[in-house]
Amino acid sequence: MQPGLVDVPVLSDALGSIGVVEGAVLLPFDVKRFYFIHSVPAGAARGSHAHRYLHQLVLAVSGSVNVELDDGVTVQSFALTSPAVGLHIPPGYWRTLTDFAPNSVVAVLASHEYDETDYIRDYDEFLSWSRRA
Ligand code: T46
Repeated sequence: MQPGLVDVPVLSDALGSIGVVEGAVLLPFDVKRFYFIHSVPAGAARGSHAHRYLHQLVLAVSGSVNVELDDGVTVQSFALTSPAVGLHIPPGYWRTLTDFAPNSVVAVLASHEYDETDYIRDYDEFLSWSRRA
């Protein structure tokens, strides 16, 4: 499955805006976990791993971040600059998050509970795994 940008409906009025992710409507997976990344120091990179079976929707709910996705052959880069557009990352992509704007908050909706055995944190192991898959 390919990664892709997902438009998130945002309802705005004089009091502000609300973005709504209804998993069954927007996502090809059921959401079992929500976590968020914040207080990232300037210049820091996060990620540098792949998941064997996890699907995720990554949203820069405040600020912006760059997400690089590598399937072992091709590298794609996505600039997330708005809470109205998320990035669906299917299993099998080595991801690197960089260029966090100051005070960014990155929210992640995930298809499964946390499971360290789902992570591949060594790039050479990832390449071997992705060639076999
Ligand atoms: C991903 C990117 C976008 C937990 O105990 N439970 C959790 O639900 C998560 C997400 C992490 N952790 C622990 C595991 C590590 O000891 O928190 C520590 C930091 O996690 P990690 O180094 O994996 O953080 P990131 O920002 O590199 O990656 C996270 C997610 O782990 C990962 O799934 O795709 O955000």
